[in-house]
Order: sequence, then structure tokens, then C-alpha cells
Amino acid sequence: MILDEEPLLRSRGLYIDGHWVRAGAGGTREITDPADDTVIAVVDEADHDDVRSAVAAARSAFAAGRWSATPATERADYLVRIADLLEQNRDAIARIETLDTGKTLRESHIDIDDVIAVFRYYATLAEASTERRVDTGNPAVLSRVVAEPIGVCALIAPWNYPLLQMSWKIAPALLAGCTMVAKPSEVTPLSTVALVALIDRAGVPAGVVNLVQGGGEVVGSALTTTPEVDLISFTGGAATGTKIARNAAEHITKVALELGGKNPHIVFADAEFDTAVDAVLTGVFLHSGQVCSAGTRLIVHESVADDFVAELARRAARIRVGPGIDPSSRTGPLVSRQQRAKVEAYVALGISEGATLVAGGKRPADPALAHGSYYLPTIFDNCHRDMRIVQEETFGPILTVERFATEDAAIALGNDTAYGLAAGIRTADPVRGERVARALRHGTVWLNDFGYYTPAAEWGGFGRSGIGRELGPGGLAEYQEHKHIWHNTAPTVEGWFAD
Ligand code: TXE
Repeated sequence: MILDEEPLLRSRGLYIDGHWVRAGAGGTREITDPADDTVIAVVDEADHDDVRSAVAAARSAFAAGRWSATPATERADYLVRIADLLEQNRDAIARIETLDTGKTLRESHIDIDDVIAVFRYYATLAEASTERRVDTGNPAVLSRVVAEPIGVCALIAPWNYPLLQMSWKIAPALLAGCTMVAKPSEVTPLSTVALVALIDRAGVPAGVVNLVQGGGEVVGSALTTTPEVDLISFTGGAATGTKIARNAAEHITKVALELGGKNPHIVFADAEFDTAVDAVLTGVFLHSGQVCSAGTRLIVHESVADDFVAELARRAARIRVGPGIDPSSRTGPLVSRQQRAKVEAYVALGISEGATLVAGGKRPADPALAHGSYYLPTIFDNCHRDMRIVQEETFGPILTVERFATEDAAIALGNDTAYGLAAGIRTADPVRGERVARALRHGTVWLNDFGYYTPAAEWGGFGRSGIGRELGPGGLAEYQEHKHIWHNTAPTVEGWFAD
């Protein structure tokens, strides 16, 4: 197996209460490289009892109070140490991520740099005041609202950005003073195992970060049905998010959910043609479209649509699909055969719904790619809002094209989705751009750019894209409770119930 010798993956078990342990019932799972379907590692698979031990470890570490009582600036030092260790192991982790997910090495390097940036960003928030004074109108009363850690957190991540998504949860949870049980996707656990190895090396106290591995039905559900967890932070599919919210309701457990999107990319007639084509292509086909904020719905002005779509189709056919580990590949395979089957079903659906296939729509012909989960960048023209391929998240390299005549129609189309994660606008008119940006009901709007984010700005969705925010100060607040302390420094008899 390719990753047998990787030092960061020396242990592929569970990490509970500061120790690497084997899954109690001896369960294991093979992890495969989607580029050729070979087994690259075998990891442990937890069961209910393992999850119970991990949650108990996090609960007793929280109850002991040492981590939450550690000054935030000291907790920030741990974040910096983790970031330094990630930096030292950047290439090894990028390779692990590429072999596990299929994404290109270049993308994995960008991901790891973003992971490092998120740990460093949250370290800077330690200096921010966690106390807000409130004027009660009574000078004798010292009233303030303080932020405290919410407690034990269940952190559940998906397979498209395994380490990135997990870091968006672990970094603020650590800074807030929480303890946690992390569960990476069973499809792509390896980079999270590596991160936990570095967290251990950084000296984060036992019980603060725990790792369980395994599938959603057993491990995920055990983590999200227990009353011992105070917050569930989940990134994944809408169906699973619904299940988790339902489970959480049983114990009134707080949830933070990021459930994907069906994101419009609106191109006005005055947009600079070449940069708009370039941005639409990257926006939808990066990581073979397995991006929650992928710009999967092109909404283009009717006066430029024919030329625009023709150029997109020409360029899409030239995208070099291949193994992520090969530097000449521009995009890799889908994460699994199962995900490709889902994409293929959507392409068949698009054809049956009457959309016009203008690019892709099949697996690559190259026999060298026959064993991987590859699919060609695909474009459907002549789509309309009632089609399921326009409304549902396909999570693959599929772009749909709709046309519009007026700004109002473009906005109406852009908002005509149950989701609301992200949207893009391309126009040479900044006034119109700002107007449309305000009218779109999406958590992130890019004006003449697409796909960028910064750890300092909140990320999350309107509508069915989820609940809550990650990143930024708002992403830290998810891991905090806010307590109002009313301190009367000169109490007197009020005499409400006077003798
Ligand atoms: O995700 P799941 P799947 C979308 C995308 C994709 C679809 C399905 O459209 O095609 O979701 O993907 C854990 N209780 N996104 O099925 O199931 C699971 O083990 C608790 C969008 O692979 O949502 C994994 O760790 N946890 C998305 C995590 O949930 C459960 C990224 C995500 O898996 C569970 C990925 C349960 N009952 C897919 N069932 C985004 N927002 O970016 C599963 N899990």
C-alpha cells in the first residue's frame, strides 16, 4: 500500500484521551485512490462503544476545566504551534490529500496553505475582548456579557475538502476552549489522521481533541444522538444535514450546518468576455465540480449567450483530466465510483429533461484512465428553472446554462434556488454589480471574481444551505455561549414584598 511508510500515518487508529487506540471491535476500512481504485491505506473503523469512549474523554476533559480555563492567548499558542507543524509537513499532507481525494497536487497545496492560514487567523482572535460591558442605567451595577466555550463539540466533515473543512471547525473550537470529537468522512480520513498526529505533537492536552473514524450510519449517528454533545458542527449533504438536525432536536443540541449549494454565476452583456469565460470554467470545473460553492448555474445575458457557450464548450473540451498526482492534470477524478454514478444519473436526467448537451457527457476515452472515477467536464445549454439539473446539487463537473433579458430576471433566476450558499456576478458596471450583490440571497457573493474566501470573513448559507457560519468572528461565536453577568456592587432592600 502506497501510504504504508508515511510517518504521519503511523497510526491509523482512533485518538482518544491523548492516546492512539485500536477500534474496540477490531473494525477496519480500506481507503482507495480514486485515480486508479487501488487501496492506499487501511484504517480503523469505530463502533458505538468507541464513540462513547471518545465523547466521554471530551466530556471529562471539559468538566476538568483546565483547557477552558487556560488563557485564550495560551490556547492561541497551540494554534500557532499546529500551524508551524502543518507548514513543516506541507508536502506530505498535500500528497496524502491528493491520493485520498483525487484532487490535483496544486489544489491540495492550496488547501493546506488555507488550513495553515485558518489556524493562524484564529490565533489572532485571542486578543479580541471576550467581554462586552452593558450600561444598565444603574451605576451600581457592573453588567457584562462574557463569551464562554459551549462545551463538547462533535465535528463531522465531508470528503471534498477533508482537511480544510475540518480545520474550519477544530481551530475555532480550540480557541474557544471547547473539547471535541472529530469525525472525518470515511471516504477520505487520512489528512485528518495526519492533522491529529500533529495536534498530539503540539502538546494539546489529553481529551481536548479526540478522533473517531467510520461511516455515518454508525459513528456519525452515535455522535449526533448523544445528549453528551453540546454542539454538532456538520458539513455535508442536505439529506444527512436534515437527519442530524432531527437527531439534535431530541436533546436541543445546537447545530451548525453547511449543506452545499446550487450556485448561480450571472454574466451580464458588458462583462469582459475572456475573464468571464475563464472564471465560469474555473468556478464550476475545479475539483471536478465537487465544491459546495461551485458555480454550477451559468445565467448569461441572451445577447452574448451563444458566443459565450460556444467558447465555454471549446475550452471545456480541452481541460486535461488525469490523476491528481500528475502535475500536467488540470482536474482529477471524482472522489468515488459512487459519486461518478450520481453524476452520470444527473447527465441522463438532463438529457431526458430536454437540455442540450454541448460538452462532455461521458467518461474520458483514454484507456489509461479506465480504472479511475473520471468524468469529463459537461455543459448543458437551453436549461430552465423547472429542470431538476438546474435545481439540485449534482456535485460533479456539470454546468447548466440559462439565459436572461433583464437585470430583474437575472436576480430572480439567481435567487430561484432552495439553497443560498454563493453566487457570482460579472459586469463592467460597478453600480449595477453592487445592486445585484445586495439583491442576491446567498451567503457569499463574488463580484468580478469567483471562489475566493478569507479566514477572516464568515462563510455559510441562506436557506437550505444551512444554519450558522464558519470562519471569521462569527465562526468562533458558534463555539461559544454568551453569559450575562449582572453584578450589583451596592445592593439595597427593594421592599417589593415589604412587611
Ligand atoms: O455526504 P454525507 P455524501 C453533498 C453532495 C453529495 C451529497 C452526498 O451533493 O453528492 O452531499 O454526499 C457523515 N449522522 N455534499 O453522502 O453523507 C459522513 O460519514 C451523522 C455537499 O458523501 O453528507 C461524512 O463524514 N453523520 C457537501 C459526512 O457526514 C453522518 C460536501 C458527510 O457525508 C450521517 C459533501 C449520519 N446519519 C457532500 N450520515 C458540502 N456541503 O460541501 C453520513 N454522515
